[in-house]
Amino acid sequence: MLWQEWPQQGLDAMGKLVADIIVETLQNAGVKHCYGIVGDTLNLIARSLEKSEIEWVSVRHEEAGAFAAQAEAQVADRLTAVAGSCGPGSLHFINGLFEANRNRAPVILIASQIIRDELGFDFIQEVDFKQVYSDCSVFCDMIHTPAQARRKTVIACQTALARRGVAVLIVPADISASVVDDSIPYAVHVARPVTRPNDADLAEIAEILNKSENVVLYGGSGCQGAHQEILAVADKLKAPIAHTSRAKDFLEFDNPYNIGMTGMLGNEAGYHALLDCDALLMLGADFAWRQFYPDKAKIVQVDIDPTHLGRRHPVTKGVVGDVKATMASLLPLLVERTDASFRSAYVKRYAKYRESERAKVAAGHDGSIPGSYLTKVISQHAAKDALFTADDGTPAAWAYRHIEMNGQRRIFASLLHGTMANGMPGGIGLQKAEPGRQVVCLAGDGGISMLFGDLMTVVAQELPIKIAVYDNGKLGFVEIEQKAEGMLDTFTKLKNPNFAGVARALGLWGETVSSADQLETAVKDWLAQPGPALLHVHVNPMQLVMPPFMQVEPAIGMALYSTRAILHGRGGDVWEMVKENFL
Ligand SMILES: Cc1ncc(C[n+]2csc(CCOP(=O)(O)OP(=O)(O)O)c2C)c(N)n1
Ligand SMILES: [Mg+2]
Repeated sequence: MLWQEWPQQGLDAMGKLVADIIVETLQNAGVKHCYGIVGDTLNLIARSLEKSEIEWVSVRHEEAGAFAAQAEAQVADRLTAVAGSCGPGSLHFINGLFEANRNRAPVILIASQIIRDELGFDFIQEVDFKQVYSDCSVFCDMIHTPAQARRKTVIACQTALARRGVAVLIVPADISASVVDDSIPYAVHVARPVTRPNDADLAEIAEILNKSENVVLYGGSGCQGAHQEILAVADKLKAPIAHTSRAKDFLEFDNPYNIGMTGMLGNEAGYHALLDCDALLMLGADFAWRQFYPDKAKIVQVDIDPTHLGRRHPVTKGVVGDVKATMASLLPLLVERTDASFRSAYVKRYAKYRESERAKVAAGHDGSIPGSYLTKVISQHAAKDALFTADDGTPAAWAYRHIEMNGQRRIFASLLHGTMANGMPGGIGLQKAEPGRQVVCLAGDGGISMLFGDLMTVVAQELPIKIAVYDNGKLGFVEIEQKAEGMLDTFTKLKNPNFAGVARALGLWGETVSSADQLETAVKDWLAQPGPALLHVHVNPMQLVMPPFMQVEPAIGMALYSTRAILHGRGGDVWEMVKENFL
């Protein structure tokens, strides 16, 4: 029976509208916001959402809604919803849902679908969401009958929360409009067990570590909430602590043993410590770049996900556990050391690197503004508990190198999916989740323009987010990659508008800054705005992101690029590059 056919009296006795059942289940599972764009097949669910306590957030592009939802899910650690119309509407979420799933963010997509009678006949807007979304979800299924509605919505929510990822619930429009007996109390259960390796495994790990001379701890995003336990282990083993970029939020602050990151964004202390140690204790780290792992050291890996063990590099011993609980259980088994010379050497090396970086990160030649310097100034003036987002490209690289952490700040960048345009839309979700906190988005000129329309969402939702556009007039990161491969820059140029003017036209505060002597005042003004504000910064287009070491290939690549550029009459570009990066 469809809802329109119902007699108005005695509704409760006959059952419930499926759309209401779905929305009620989402609400009970803790959903506070649903991001999306309405459309025919979603209309009844929209009607139910409107009656519920869940707040609907209209976006201009569904992808932005998915970026926002996954940022909210991460910062608030709660299930967050997105919903779309059939076909293109629900298809548009895809890139943001890949981002969500890779970030282990519990997000549910209500993908409304054409009516069941038409499925399988290439009906207008028919898309097989099960096929499309199976690769970026932990749950992907359709509600096949009205009677399944509550049970399947429950299991979708529960899977997203328990397995930490995306659930896609496909809902044909005729199912939403059905009325069904709803007397069986299926409900979402979220278990948060404490997991640690068994005693024999712990003893084995302790033996490996106790027998090794120079131990390095290497922490990843699994270290969230385990600061104290990790430091206690490092203290006993006299081990320095290196970390992945995703663990910067959790391990950089109040950590006298910190030696920063390895990898392309890292520094030479983190990089060499990992290669020079005898034993590496990897904690909740699934760092993907194999060339940064040691070949001779014994590696112990602790991860909550068994599929991560040894998948990047062979390990001596892999165990499953929460970092916090595992470190607490391991601590009494470790032999206290007295010789801290290995650790001190790397801590000193890191301090030296930081000092020289600090000195280097300054206004450019001729008063230009390097992106690194802009980031440092933003870090100096942003709130103590600011939430940052950064677009893939140079803004993310500068954020991980130059935003100073303190245990309250967080950075959200697309480190695993590596997508452009995540920054500003992610800021929408962070500000919806944390209305009282300062949200600062570091955007590329390429990145911001990709989902530019959702600046209108920022205005419509009255979100006071602060957006800095790093305008280098190009797809800068790609251009650096091309140069490192010895190519001339190819298809990277961007013809940009005055972003501040566009922002003002859309209803944001907007200013442009081009010279370093005006930067600090401009950043302070921008951050002090009560409402949404966009600072358009002309950054130095020639700045390179330098790795912690110079590999042979990029060095040859840069030389080849320089030769080609000179041969093409572009010696000026080469001079600019050399001047801004090496002099
Ligand atoms: C959706 C998407 N398209 C393309 C890429 C490849 N890509 C990575 S960084 C980048 C350039 C980003 O340019 P911009 O936002 O201007 O930042 P910049 O590096 O110039 O600071 C591109 C094209 C990507 N990661 N994601
Ligand atoms: Mg750019």
